[in-house]
Amino acid sequence: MTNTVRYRTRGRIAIISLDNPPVNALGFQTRAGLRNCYRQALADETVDAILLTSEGRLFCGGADIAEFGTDLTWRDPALPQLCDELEDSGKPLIAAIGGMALGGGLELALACDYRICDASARLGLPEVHLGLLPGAGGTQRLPRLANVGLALDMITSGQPIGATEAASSGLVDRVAEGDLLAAALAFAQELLDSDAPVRSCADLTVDMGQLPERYFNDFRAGIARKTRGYFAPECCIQAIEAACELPLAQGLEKERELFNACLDTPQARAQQHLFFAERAANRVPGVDPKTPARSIRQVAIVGAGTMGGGIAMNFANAGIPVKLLELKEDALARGLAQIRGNYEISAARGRLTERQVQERMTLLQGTLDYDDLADADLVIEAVFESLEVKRAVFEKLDQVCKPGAILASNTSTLDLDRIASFTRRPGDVIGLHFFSPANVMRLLEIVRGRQTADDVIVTALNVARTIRKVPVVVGVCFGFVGNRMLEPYAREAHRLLLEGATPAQIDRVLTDFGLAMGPLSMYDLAGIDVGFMVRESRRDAIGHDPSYNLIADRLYALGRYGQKTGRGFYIYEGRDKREDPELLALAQTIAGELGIERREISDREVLERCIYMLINEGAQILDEGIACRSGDCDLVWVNGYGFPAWRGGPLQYADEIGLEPVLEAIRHYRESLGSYGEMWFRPSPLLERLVAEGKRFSC
Ligand code: T1G
Repeated sequence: MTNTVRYRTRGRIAIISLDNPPVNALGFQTRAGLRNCYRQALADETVDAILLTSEGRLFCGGADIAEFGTDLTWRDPALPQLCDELEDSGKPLIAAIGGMALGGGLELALACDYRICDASARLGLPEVHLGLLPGAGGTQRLPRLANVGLALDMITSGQPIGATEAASSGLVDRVAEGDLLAAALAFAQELLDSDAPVRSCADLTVDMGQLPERYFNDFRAGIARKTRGYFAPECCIQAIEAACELPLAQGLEKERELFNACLDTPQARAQQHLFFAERAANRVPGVDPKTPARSIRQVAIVGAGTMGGGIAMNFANAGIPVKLLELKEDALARGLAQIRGNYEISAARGRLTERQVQERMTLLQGTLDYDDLADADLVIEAVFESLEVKRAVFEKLDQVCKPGAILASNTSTLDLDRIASFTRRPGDVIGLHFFSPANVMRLLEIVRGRQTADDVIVTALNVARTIRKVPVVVGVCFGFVGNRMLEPYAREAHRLLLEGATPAQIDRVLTDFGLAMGPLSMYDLAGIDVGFMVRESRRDAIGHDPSYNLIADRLYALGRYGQKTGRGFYIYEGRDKREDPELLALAQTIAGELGIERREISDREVLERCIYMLINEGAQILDEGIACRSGDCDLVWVNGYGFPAWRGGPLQYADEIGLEPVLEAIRHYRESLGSYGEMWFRPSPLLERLVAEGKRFSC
């Protein structure tokens, strides 16, 4: 067993250093090593004070998440007990925090008598993102050391704070100037010289100050929309309420009770699944992650429309110079104006300062001339979704761009290998599929062409990290992963309208399930005309079903494109929407034309047909190797389509409820929906194999 905690002394001060790369996670071995060193320091009569610090690039990333679900989490010394022991130290115990201190890592520091951090420190309790709450005293010590408001914000949002805020709130006692260890040793000596006492949170009560009567309930109301469907945030609040009402020991018991209520839940499993899925998505089979990436210093975007402008903003936000190419002066001016407008909205909301807006706009340079792209290291095409239009762009880029420049397409459905074939450098061509609004949505589908070079893939993953996106590497097929899974999900929603469901019922069932928006509202937002264009490009694949999204085709023919025209599946008056009797009548008429017998549709049928066909398509995508792993499909739908993170994604949800009921339901609808069921409800062979073998999607 390698030693993951180091012990040394400097004069009369013991230094205990966590040394468990990459993030000093507090697995059992590290906890045991820490307790041994701590007890050694306490027993050593030559030691008057103890420093707890760390090796590596950060202080501590918290409990070892990989241990959850095993007995190691609670094997003595469990983290809560370890923090309680540090709390009762007989000698001044000082935490010296360099870099990030998260979760159990910050809780260790909160149990110390004093805290010093470096200026770059970030301190947070992100357990809520794992479906948990701080379970080693964080909900009890943070309100006492800082204040209730900061504790509520940090613990329910999971967002870290910086050194300055930590010092001003009392969370840390000092911010180090220069070398952290030297400053911490000096601080420890200062404490000894001044005979500073050991301190315990047990002696502190939470300063309720002038908190209004309804303070906690008002806070609940304030986060209700953001935390809709989540279980852990309420537990976080209850634990902090306990800190205000109970002595420390009882408060810690209440925290442990609430932590255990969260630990073994589908939501905690779902969110932890996504945590590891995000990291696994950076591992691309057959691509050595150590492959040197290309240097990206200058970016260019072709097309200054909504997508091109949004994509450009990502790079300006990351401090990377970006050129925006449009061939028409007025279109370029509009594009730049829209970007400035977006930044000014952020500034008005206090998210950006005027200076930051200026800095970003300075990095953005418009141009009408392809030759200006000659120095670009990465060019992203974001023009009209037509193969011919893209052919012209890529043939031109192939002529003007320097050797080694990466040529990317933002296409959402077209064949990337065909696009690569428009150039003499297919190895340099990749898909970077952003989701609208491109400067907001975190998902980035990285489309790997047959000839895309490994270093281009590694570079694209690095670029995604730089611009704070969640990258998922996908293969080439119609719609890649996200839009391909969307297709059956949306097809069922349209078909259910003809069979007797209403837009309001369908959207309600799916938003109650947790989707950010129902499919029909989503189509009204995206534009029924957009969907029509996509269908036009693939009538051969869908022509055998005369009912296929026919209601949307009819709306298109009526010029009802959704929100943009005030009418689509709903009628829109300002921000309000309501059922459209004419839409309901149109559904009835089409059903009559097609001989579809209308009937009462249960909410359960709506949910199963939409969600299980989504799952089935994900299984098919996995089986074809278009996605590397089930977590990739989950990341796509959580980060690109509003699937609830607390369900972990479509395939995690299937794993949680069991693949067998999913398969049975698909087979049931295949039987019960006549020719339509025969046509579309074909179980994926992978789903059938996994059920037969008693396995899950997530291995
Ligand atoms: N446990 C186990 N593995 C972890 C880990 C953790 N806490 N944090 C990171 N890893 C792995 C990660 O999977 C990846 O592995 C590698 O380390 C590098 O991570 C009782 C219950 C710290 C900001 O939620 O936010 O404490 O893919 O790529 O970008 O109250 O990791 O290389 O095999 O993310 O530099 C609370 C989670 C735990 C923090 C570093 N803590 N980690 O980011 O590296 S619960 C968290 C992060 C808890 C207590 C409760 C980030 C980071 P691999 P990385 P990074």
